[in-house]
Amino acid sequence: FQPIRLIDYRPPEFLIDELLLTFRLKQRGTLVQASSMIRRNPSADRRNGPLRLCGEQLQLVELRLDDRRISLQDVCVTDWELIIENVPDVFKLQITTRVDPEDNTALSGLYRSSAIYCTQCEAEGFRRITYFLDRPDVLARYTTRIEAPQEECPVLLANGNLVAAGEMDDGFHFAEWQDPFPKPSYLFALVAGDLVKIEDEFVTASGRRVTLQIYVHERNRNKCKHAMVSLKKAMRWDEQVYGREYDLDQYMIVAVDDFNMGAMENKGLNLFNAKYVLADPRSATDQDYLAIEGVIAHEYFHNWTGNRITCRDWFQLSLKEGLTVFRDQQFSADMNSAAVQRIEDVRLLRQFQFREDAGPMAHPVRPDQYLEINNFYTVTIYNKGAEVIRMLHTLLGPETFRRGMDLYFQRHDGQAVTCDDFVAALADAADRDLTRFKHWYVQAGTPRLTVTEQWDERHCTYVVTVAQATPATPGQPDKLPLHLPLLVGLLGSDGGDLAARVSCPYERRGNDLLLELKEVQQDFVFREVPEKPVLSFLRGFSAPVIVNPFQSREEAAFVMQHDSDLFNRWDAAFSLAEAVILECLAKLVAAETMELDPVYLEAIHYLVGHPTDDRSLTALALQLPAENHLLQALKQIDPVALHEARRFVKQELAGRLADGLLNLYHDNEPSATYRLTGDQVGRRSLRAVCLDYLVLLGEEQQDLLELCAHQYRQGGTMTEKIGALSALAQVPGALRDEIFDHFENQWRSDPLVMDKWFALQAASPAADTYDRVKKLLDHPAFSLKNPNKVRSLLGVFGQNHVHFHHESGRGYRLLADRICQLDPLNPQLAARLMQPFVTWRRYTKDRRQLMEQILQEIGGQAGISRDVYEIVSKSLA
Ligand code: BAL
Ligand code: ZN
Repeated sequence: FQPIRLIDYRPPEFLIDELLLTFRLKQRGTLVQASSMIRRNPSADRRNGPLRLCGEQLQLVELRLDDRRISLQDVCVTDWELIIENVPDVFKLQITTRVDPEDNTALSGLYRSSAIYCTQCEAEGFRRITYFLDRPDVLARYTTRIEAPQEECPVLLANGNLVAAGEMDDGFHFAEWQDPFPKPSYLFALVAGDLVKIEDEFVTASGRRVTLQIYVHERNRNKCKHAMVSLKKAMRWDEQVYGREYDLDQYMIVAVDDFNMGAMENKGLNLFNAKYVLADPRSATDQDYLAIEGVIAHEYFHNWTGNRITCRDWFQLSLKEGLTVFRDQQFSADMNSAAVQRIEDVRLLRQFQFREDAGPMAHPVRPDQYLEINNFYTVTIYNKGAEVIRMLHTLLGPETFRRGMDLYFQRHDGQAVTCDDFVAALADAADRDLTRFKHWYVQAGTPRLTVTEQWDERHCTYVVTVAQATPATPGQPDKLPLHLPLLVGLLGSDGGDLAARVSCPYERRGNDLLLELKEVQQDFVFREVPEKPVLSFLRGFSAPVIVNPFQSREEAAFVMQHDSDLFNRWDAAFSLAEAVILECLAKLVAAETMELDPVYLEAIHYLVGHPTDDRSLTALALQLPAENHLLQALKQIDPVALHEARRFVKQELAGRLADGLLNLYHDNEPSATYRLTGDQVGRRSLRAVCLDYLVLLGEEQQDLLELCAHQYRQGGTMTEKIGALSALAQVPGALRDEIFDHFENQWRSDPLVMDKWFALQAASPAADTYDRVKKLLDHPAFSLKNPNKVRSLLGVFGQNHVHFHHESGRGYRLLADRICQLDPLNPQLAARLMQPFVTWRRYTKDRRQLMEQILQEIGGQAGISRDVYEIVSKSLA
């Protein structure tokens, strides 16, 4: 396997302006005719080379050049290419290929899912449909004709507008779709099957009427309302916030059961993992509702950030993904609680991206090489990429950022561009030099900030010194200083903000001050400060960094209680909890008695007694950091000890706060009818957190388990049922088993609900989790061919720190065997499951040895995919 390198990028030697695709669909033996108008690229480095087209897993049936048949003996066909020598400068090429959608278990290219033909072409699936210049900088106008058996496939969809349809002989019918916008092949889509549509309309700001359609199986007809409402909200928001209107007459969404990704932004025809479309209160949780809103918006926003302006090459993936994640985060913050949204985004970043950034798969937001691009749809490209855009937004301020975005759209509409082009548009609009800022794109690793404070009481001067250092990452031993925005506040002894009263040269943003760190170390000086302030540092998590603890626990508790920045209030609770758990862990390892720090206990006590109006915020502040987050602070990870220390803190809190938690639980009953309001979501999440603590006292107080069971039985919504199940999953016993069995019996025919049932059991800390997971692999509802099932059971088990890392190595074996089984079927998914092995070097010696052995074994499999090979080889390097 050869790496693909950014420095090898060359403009395409040929361009394709028009493409006419004809599909004659069959489960096996689909014929695809691709008729392209091709010409040499005047901007290419070379003007006389052969035509080389990408193609994989294809059967070449026929080739015609300018309507003359070419013998297949006269061309070169390899496993990944078709090479035609001596082609003219301009010509028509007709290629006929044969593919077998029914056998396509990789779910890339054209495949069948629950009797629906569908496609997934990003990143390189189009080459599994026909031979093509399958790269994002080749933009063509597509016309797609689909022919299919009318009875099996009454609905025939492709990108763009429907221009013709009719009946044919042999029970076939056809539809012809034309997409007026030139697009790269990764945005091509086709759907055919027996689906019903839910239709609505959106009138754009300029008064154009757009038909909105969601296509699903008949049984899901009543579960599309929320997705449709979300789509309309997203369309309006993009007009209001970014001035972007939709550009076709029709916008279609199709829900697919088997899907490698969350969703796909194909032009005018989005394909969605059914999980991100279907919802009703009985079967979907609040979190599902919010995720649907976010993903629907994300795919819609891609129409401008991704489709109208796309990536020049896959190294620029974050150009569209980081930017679009930032836009969907902004949207969700505007639709719901901004503070909750930010906390959720940061939790995800810290738990997964920081971990990636500290391991052997660390890569910059704009990577410079890869073996398999599918492995680079990562939390770094998506979520750190979004943080990079957020920092630009903070540095420039919302108005200037918007001017920069306008310039970006104006300059590059219809083009395939680079991250540099994006930053240049912002820099030009802001008239600012962003050269140093661009280091964020090329440098991997999470920067660490060290903060020191000096208070000069006599002169009323307060100085904050901030130093930055980014640790070495693979291939990048030395790091450059970064340019980053630090939003800070200064809290007075009454908890109020002092920013307006101090003298300093820093820009004021409401209650915040904007400090710009550009050097390895900088002093920030504040004068006329009336009293020694408590620093509220990195408000809103204004940069994706780790801050070395610098405040006393008393100060953190003060911030937790008083800060006007709600994110920082939560963050203070999170950091305090982290420090307390790590302190208990140190005691456990030293065989000393663990005990709860009274400062922390008092702070949490206060929180429980004084919940904020935004109940979701209180719920979040009560949740302890996940083991996957905590382990990042450890030099050598002993997962069992870490689990015990965290469990000790949780159990202690439950015992000491039981009355307060019980009061909170009873004071926050949600209404009987389902409403997705901040208040109602907050009530449900707060009660779930209370139960999560209270069940830990169930051994002595059976009534607390009964409280949980009662919520399960009486709760009218899936959120309440999952809240109860999730708490009960921690306490093995007859009641847990009875309730899990009841849930299974009720929902066995709903695959999305069964995903939750699988996931809860795979995530459980209970002692019997391994045995249950092993048994569940043979459950009739489980299938290695369905990515949602694989992620729910195996993906979640891999994140179940204490059980996956069982000292016997049985957790490793369980996952490794399934990875090897899955790799020939669906390499993309198999590679994703490798993730828990990647950081093997960080664990205790016995575990290290076991994981190394497993990695070597997987790496030695005959016929290993490039996807899995890349993860194994980089992990072992
Ligand atoms: N482009 C792949 C799916 C997504 O990020 O929207
Ligand atoms: Zn995306």
